[in-house]
Amino acid sequence: MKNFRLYVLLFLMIPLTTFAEDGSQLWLRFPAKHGISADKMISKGNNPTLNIAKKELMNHWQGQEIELRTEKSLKNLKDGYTIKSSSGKIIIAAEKEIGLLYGVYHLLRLQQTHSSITNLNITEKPSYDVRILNHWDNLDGTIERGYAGHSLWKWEDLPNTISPRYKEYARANASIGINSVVLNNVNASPNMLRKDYLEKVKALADIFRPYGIKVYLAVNFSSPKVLDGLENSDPLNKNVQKWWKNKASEIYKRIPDFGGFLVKANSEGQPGPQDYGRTHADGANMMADALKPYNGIVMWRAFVYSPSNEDRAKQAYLEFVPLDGKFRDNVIIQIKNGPIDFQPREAFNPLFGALKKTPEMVEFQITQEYLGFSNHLVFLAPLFKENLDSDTHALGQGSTIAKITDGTLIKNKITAIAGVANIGEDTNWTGHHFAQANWYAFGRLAWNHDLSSEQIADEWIKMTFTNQQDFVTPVKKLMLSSRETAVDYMMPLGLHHIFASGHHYGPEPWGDYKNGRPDWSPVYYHKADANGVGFDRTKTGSNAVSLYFPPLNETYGNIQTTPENLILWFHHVPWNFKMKDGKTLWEELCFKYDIGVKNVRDYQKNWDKLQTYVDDERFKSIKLKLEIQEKDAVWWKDACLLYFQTFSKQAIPNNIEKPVHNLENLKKIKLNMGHHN
Ligand code: GCW
Repeated sequence: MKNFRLYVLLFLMIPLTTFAEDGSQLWLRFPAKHGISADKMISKGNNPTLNIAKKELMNHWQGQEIELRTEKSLKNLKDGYTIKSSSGKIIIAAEKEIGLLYGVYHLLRLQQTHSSITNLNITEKPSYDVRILNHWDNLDGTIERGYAGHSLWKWEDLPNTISPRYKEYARANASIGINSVVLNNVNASPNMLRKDYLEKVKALADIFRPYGIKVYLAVNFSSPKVLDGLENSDPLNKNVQKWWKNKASEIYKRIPDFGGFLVKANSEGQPGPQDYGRTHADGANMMADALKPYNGIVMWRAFVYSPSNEDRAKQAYLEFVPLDGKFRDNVIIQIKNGPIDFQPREAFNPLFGALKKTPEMVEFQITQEYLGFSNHLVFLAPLFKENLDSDTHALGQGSTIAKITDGTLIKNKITAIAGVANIGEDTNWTGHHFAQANWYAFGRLAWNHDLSSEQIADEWIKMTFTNQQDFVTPVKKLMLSSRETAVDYMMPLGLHHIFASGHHYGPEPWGDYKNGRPDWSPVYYHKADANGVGFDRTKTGSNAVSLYFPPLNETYGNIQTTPENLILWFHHVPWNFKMKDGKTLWEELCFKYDIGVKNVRDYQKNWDKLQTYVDDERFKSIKLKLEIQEKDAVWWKDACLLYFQTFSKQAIPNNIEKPVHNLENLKKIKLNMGHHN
């Protein structure tokens, strides 16, 4: 009897242990019960992608009969699909099998978020052709700016040992429509193109293929010289051109659907065509010619700036605009959302819309290099949307970045969008459970840039946690305000790049790096003095405003019409300048930092109230992260206000919480996070 009880007890414990909530399932928490039986699923053929689609339905679909159908007539939807209810069954149709798989994930999402699945009449067509993650993963397993552990790619073990996570990764991407991936860091090792590494890349490509994912590589411009001892890597050197042609043929022999190259050239010390007096176009075209026979493309980054006296915010524009029209048609220029560097808030990059004859794509950073790493809860959909919805006025009103890059206004042959991945080998993939939402949001927006941040958050919360409205509503509110909150406690009103050097985690507005590059130092960006604070980018300053199309050049050029959330981005503003709410700039700055801290404290209180809706493991992990975020927010506020106060010489307003730190002590903090954290 005793034994029997023990067995019962052990038996009851099994589900508890196997259901440990470590976050590894991401948003893919379809019901564990069995789905429909094979006879309720009509489909012809047995292509590997189709088989995955069928398996997902058989494992997870709880509804009525389904037909999966490829139809040539749906070609105009690209890899999109239709989902229609028709006499008791649901028909998913697409031109290609991958469209059917995407349709299946759509349907499962509807089921999982308790949305209606009757009278379906859905047509989906992706906003971009290439929806790509950029991994900044190094061959030694570290990740540049990665905060979720080491790289997923086990280069040492490949191609013979295959981690089960490769497939899980591919499935997660397919479920949100991501169809491309750059495996390695843009600060690229030439070794990536070595034969033995290409074998490893092929192994990954073979796993990803059934999920509709193409592999791309970041390449080092000096590869011919470094790998094979050529006299140089000059793009006009015939031997160098031949080297790239041979390399392309070697790659495509192994990986027939290889996507192409991503290149960071002549930027932050990387080699490039300018080393030989050639242009970005010369460099990109050489690679484009090598890839052309196989339909490969070159994504050439516009993230360039040299240690010169020119405002960094102008440099990419000045280098690339003269080259418009000089690129091959399989080159696309990859442009960071802002002209500086993935800051909490930037004005949009004026290069968007300025190239009329060259395809452009946006690069977002999903990993939170400048947003508290994987310690801070910051939902990035609002940042992505703010950029995509920005009206460049390049071709008149309504020329949003979304429409410039998706082929609507400029008939780009290639359309693409990139996000720097926040994925590592941590059990929950992204370090912070809520950082999964940023991977999800990037994928969803790459598929459909018209989705609202609200809808994306809603879906993600329901899929990842629960459908209970008492949980969904407050968490959504928290997520949707979190980006603005981070801006408030870090860099409100258009302040930017006042981070500690190297790791970019905490505040260091006093950093002046007298011996380093001025454009890597906070004082270069905020320019605080006795009169005021902010970077004058008007006619009296760097005149970066002139790079924007009318009327934006005027709007941003005038302190009265510049949006206040960018005022210190474009102007050097006097401490006593009157803001719209009647406060002086100094008071407003104090108020913003304070509100940022208060909001994080509210998040903590709200999260505590939700304990009953969440499993213990994730509840606690998120609670601990919020504690760090709160401490960091106070640190940011105190460091910035105490430091700027040495210039403003004004008191911190009474209704604002007084600093708890002392400036001299804060200046002594040196985090030992290294460049790679
Ligand atoms: O934001 C900066 C990062 C670098 C990065 C660079 C880039 C890959 O600090 O780590 O290098 O941008 O985007 O090339």
